[in-house]
Amino acid sequence: MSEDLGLNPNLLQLFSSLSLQQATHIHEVAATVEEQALKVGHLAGVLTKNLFLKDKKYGLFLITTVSTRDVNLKAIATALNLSGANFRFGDEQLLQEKLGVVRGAVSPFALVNDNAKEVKFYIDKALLQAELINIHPLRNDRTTSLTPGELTRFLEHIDHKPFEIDFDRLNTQDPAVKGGDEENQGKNVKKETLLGLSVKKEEDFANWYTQAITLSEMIDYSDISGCYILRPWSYFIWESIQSWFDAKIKELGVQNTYFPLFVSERALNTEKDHVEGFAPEVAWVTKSGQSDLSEPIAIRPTSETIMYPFFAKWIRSHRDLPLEINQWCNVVRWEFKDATPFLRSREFLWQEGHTAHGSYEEAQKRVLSILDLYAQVYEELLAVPVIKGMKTESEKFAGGFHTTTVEAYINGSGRAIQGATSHNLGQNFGKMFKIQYEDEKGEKAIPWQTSWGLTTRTLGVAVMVHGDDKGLVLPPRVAPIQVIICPIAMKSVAFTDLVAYCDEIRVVLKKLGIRVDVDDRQNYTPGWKFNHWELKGVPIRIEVGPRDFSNRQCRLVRRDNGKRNSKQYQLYFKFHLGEKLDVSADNIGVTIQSLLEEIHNFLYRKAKEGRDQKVVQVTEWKDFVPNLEQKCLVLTPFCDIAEWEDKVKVNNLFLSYWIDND
Ligand code: 87F
Repeated sequence: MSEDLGLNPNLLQLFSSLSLQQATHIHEVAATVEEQALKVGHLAGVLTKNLFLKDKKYGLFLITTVSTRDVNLKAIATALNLSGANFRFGDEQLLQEKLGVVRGAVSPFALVNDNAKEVKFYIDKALLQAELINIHPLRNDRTTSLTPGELTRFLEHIDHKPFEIDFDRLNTQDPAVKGGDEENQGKNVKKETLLGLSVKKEEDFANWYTQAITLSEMIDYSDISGCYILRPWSYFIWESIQSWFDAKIKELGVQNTYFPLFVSERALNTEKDHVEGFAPEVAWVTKSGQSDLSEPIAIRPTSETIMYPFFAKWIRSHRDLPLEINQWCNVVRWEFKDATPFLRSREFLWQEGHTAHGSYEEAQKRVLSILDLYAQVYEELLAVPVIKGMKTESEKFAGGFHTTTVEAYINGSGRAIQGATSHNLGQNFGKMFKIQYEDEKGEKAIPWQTSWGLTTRTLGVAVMVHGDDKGLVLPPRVAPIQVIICPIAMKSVAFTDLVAYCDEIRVVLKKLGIRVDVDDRQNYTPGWKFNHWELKGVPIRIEVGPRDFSNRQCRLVRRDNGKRNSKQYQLYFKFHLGEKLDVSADNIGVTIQSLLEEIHNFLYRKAKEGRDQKVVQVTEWKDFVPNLEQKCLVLTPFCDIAEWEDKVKVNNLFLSYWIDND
């Protein structure tokens, strides 16, 4: 290689320091893929297509593919799992600014100019398998040939290790291909179109979670950062939690209510102490149309300050107690920490219960009965074991006496997470909001209050605890579909007969209150359907093939332990001696009901054993951090003196293993 090629000195320097055996060819300007093909199409190896893209939310991307590939921007967004992405081509100015090249000269080499490391780089997997890759070396009247290995070496050196996209897999997505094999009976059948998860839970927990909740259609991203759409697949779970908890609190005598979304500045500041620490998170409405409001109005981050003025109005006599109300609503907290769907979002759904009682003991009884219900939501609906406990002085809700909590353990991150809290507020708010009544003796008294909240975080915790490399594993008691029946068509049985049999099973199960559906779509193969419902976490799949049809049997596959030949599965069939893996359709109702229960118990036990293995008792500081690093929960004597707690936190904050508290 000689200097007179007129290459960028930086690039030349790298070629030589990395000893790249590349060859650079001089030609007339070739600003398009077609022109380049004309000028250097004779060279060994492949030419590339380079797309410099921008998206409002996800930033800048360079995608390099084989030149002959037809790619569309939507498909790229899907492949990269960038839900809601709306890619546009970066314009000439942006290209110059970020990659220092003119249009028509873009290639992975241009990443050498991406000093700020702003551009995410993805490369077509097929390119990495080519013998040689031919790309422009920052100018489009030159083409450099080098091996994929050399290119990778170059990219790694400039800290731009490429991410791969498997376009071959992507291209089998759409459109539907005509098929005529026995299984699809000559119908238009889509090939295996569903993309499974591309990362493993253990290897990349954060991306695993994003993929699990988006591909399963639980969540979509809105264009406001930190705000998410709860799609029907997840909203159903929230509704299940709601209806269970709602019935339980009504049994306790709590009544539902609804207060306004907005709070005036004056009301919000009535109890300044408790709001102070949270103030930066409060969102304000300052305008209607183009005109400024006379006073800004806050959007509720929680409703103490909205409700308690009315407690003061409604509680006048001991006969007005207890006052126990709850509301199901949304709240807004403008978080600046990283948002995570379900776990930490700027708007979320919750219930907030607020009660007032005649004595501390009565209030405390309520705090604990609610804490029990929270534990039950996790353990009995979501199959997630929790630890009940009391927050330390510095972690409690500042407005109250003390805060009790249920904490879950997330295996993927090795951290504990707050599941829900229930506060004994003492008389602080009563004093601030002048809530006063006449007691039995005719004397003035201040009530004892509680407040408690459970949020849509519950869903995220359940996903994180149970999900696996195939996607969601939904706890059966809240799964929108508990059983999916998949007919496996063959020529020997008419599809309509097979579906009719599946429907018979569906009706039997439905009568027992089981949430069941038949996937009788003919444009998807059984294999596609299996993947699809596994990704969505449906607890049981029933497969019905022609043999099952004629024997009036069906085949069950559990989502939780996967393979149908697994030990648990066979064990289960101790109830059906002689029938091995096949179940008679007449028994199917009872069978499924107990299997759903068994799955619940299995999930709970597995999560609990997983967590318990990670609980270690530590009595010396030297063992504290190492155990946290091993993703353990540390059980340690504690004096609840803030000074000591701060020491522990300061030491661990950077590890971010401290119990997530909000
Ligand atoms: C953010 C902004 C303003 C939490 C906030 O836990 C105020 C607050 O008061 C705030 N974030 N909190 C504490 C909420 C306490 C309590 N409220 C009723 C609950 C359960 C439901």
